[in-house]
Amino acid sequence: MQITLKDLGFTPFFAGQVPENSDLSPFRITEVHRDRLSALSPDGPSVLTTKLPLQTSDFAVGDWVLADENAQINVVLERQSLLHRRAAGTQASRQLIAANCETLFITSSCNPDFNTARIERYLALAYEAGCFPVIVLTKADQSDEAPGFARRAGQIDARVPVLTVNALDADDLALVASWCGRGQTAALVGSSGVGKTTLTNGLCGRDDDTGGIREDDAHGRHVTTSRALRRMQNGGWIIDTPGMRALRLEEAGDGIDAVFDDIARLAATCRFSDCAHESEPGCAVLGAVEAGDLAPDRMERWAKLKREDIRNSQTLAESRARGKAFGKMVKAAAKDTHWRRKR
Ligand SMILES: Nc1nc2c(ncn2[C@@H]2O[C@H](COP(=O)(O)OP(=O)(O)O)[C@@H](O)[C@H]2O)c(=O)[nH]1
Ligand SMILES: [Mg+2]
Repeated sequence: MQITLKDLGFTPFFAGQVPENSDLSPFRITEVHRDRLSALSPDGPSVLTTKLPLQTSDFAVGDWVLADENAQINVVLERQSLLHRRAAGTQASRQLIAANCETLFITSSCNPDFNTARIERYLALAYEAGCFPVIVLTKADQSDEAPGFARRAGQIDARVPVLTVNALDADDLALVASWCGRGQTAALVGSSGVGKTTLTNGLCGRDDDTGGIREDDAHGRHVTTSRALRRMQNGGWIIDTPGMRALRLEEAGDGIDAVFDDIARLAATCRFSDCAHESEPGCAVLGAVEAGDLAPDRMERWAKLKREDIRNSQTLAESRARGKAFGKMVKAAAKDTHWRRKR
């Protein structure tokens, strides 16, 4: 089957970034490996390499790039949206999750996996990235309380659609697919075991390993290891995000304020502009809690996310500054030896 650039999601936003008479061709990144990138174009799948100073970690699945006739990437096109988080481990660095997604499917199950704070965190990620969030509650077929879970999800953010599904049911899959049409792209996030791979397989009509297949594998249940952009049967594109145990937000202040927009509006009216909403006089947020207009647990979850975001963003900025200073030092040293050698 012939796939056009438009089918791949190459909108005028990206087309407008290609210089006139360019010898370079557009490709969409489907997988990021340590030393190379897999990509798709109307000519089919290709393997691309990067050219310094670009490294493979600078790319996200879903990116649009321009590559030359040697399959070397020269340019990454400006992204329409970018999902990112603070990388796991102690190093302060940003990890790119997926690029150029219109939709983020926030997946949870109708069982004790359901967690309001986690869904709020994913919503902040979606708003910060510029993706439209859709909450997908799986395993509705295994619970008598699916309507209750749906109600709780609906209360988190009234703007966000909530779908309760059986990820193995064709009609339910069609409902999910309707939120990501031809040429559009969605990413799936959620804890391990909630049904992300089951949904992906159902939507794409292909079989990747799901947790269930190897349930009694002594080496553990978790099987999907890498992110990939895959084509859905309706012509949309989907990115599964396996192995994301914790989502640590960074530089997501606006996203958090979008989820808790009522609290953000209140906070803007506090007497002190640097109000920490802890004990300050004239704090509009605490005032609303006291007046019974704002649930204290919701206020706590908001404050926790804000504190975490500020902390992570600060360390990220510091490590970037250190990286820059180090780079300058290396350059200066290199210049110095070059000069001495010349003499
Ligand atoms: N009955 C039922 N089982 C589901 C549903 N969604 C996922 N599962 C099962 O849950 C297990 C984990 O699913 P998987 O897709 O691997 O989860 P992932 O870790 O999020 O990718 C598998 O055994 C699936 O068959 C659902 O909606 N209904
Ligand atoms: Mg999986």
